[in-house]
Amino acid sequence: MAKIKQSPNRYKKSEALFKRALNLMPGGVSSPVRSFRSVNLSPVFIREGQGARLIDVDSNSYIDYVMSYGPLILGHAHAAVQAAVAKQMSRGASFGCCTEEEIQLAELITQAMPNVPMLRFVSSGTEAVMSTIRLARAATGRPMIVKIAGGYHGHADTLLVSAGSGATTHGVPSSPGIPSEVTANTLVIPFNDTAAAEKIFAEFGPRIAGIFLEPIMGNIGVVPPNAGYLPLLRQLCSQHNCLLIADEVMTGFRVAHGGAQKLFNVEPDITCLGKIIGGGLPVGAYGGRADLMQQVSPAGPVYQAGTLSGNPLAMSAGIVTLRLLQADNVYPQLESLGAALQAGLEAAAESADIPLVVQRCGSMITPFFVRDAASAKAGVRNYADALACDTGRFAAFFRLMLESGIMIPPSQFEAWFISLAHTVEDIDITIKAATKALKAMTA
Ligand code: HOZ
Repeated sequence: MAKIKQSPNRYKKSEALFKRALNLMPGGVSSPVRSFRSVNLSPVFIREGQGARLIDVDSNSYIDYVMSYGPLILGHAHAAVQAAVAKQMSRGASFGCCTEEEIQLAELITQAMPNVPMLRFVSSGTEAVMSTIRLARAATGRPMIVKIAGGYHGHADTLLVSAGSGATTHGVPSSPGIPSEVTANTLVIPFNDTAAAEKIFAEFGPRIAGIFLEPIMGNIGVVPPNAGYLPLLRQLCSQHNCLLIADEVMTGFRVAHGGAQKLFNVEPDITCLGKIIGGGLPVGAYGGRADLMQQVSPAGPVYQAGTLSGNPLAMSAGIVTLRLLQADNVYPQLESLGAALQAGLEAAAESADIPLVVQRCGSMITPFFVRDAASAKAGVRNYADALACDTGRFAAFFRLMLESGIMIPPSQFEAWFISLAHTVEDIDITIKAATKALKAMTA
């Protein structure tokens, strides 16, 4: 493989900031995936984002596909979101009291998601997941939670086992600091494996409180469910009187207005949300059947609380975002941009003779650097398939794309996100950069 040269001085200010950051924050970052460690670079520090573009502190400009890992479906600094947040800010940032904005956002979500007639706002996806685990155990009186290998549900102790996203990227899919007693009740099964799901229920059925899953896996890269897989899980949960829990933090309002559950016509008992519903501000929510949600305090005994829960700034950004997503052309536009990017990446890989599997669901997309033609044909169906990818090749691709002004997530095990601010021209530029990068990697 050709040696990839980095342009000297291109990231000078970022590098200086990173040196300062390293003395102040572990690894110099506020979240591990940002560190660029797995692609052997120091991170780029961002000065601003506008539309589909990012500008770093050295004034390099990028077409962005990180998009803050999903929330920015309207693009960076969208005028309507800015106006809503500024208006709310002029009235106060947080009250610790009820606001009408919580109701407005809750109504927008419940109207779009019939399986979520009642919900509780929290401040992050992790918090939504932690609270849901407690509710599932309380509602069923059972201890065990089934999760999918490579599924990532934030950093809640119970589910930080065989976890994707940054945990896999940085080689710690199960973290120290979590007593084995805490994860003794966590069962892990491979995605898209119906026999494994049936077996775990045959063995542990009466002790299982629920299955937690991303209906479309997004934290090992994008892996859609096989036909029949989600209906089977629904059937097993109903048969064994436990809860089907959909983590739609990433897919909610992303793959369809009603999320993956609408796309695949599956009815979860509880849904976790985050990202898009906060329009780029910190938010999370969990919701589902009213008989379950009524068990949450103060309506019921399951305690969960938060000073910044339902924060008015996040609510305002979420309201305007979800309203704009009601327009008819939104999801067709995202689909068409996604399809164009997928076709362009596939053609680029073919012309460079690099085995690449591009998997996509609407505006979530991941090119997987599989090792051979047979794996390319089989596709990436689960965590084991994703782990088998050539992360060295991905790292080389990442560095070349960055140099060409394309910001993709710095890990093979993440989804790229397309927004409504991306244009056909942005997609064309990205395909040209990928074609050049893949050619350079084989030169
Ligand atoms: N779920 C996000 C990426 N897969 C989280 C981003 C982060 O960990 O910072």
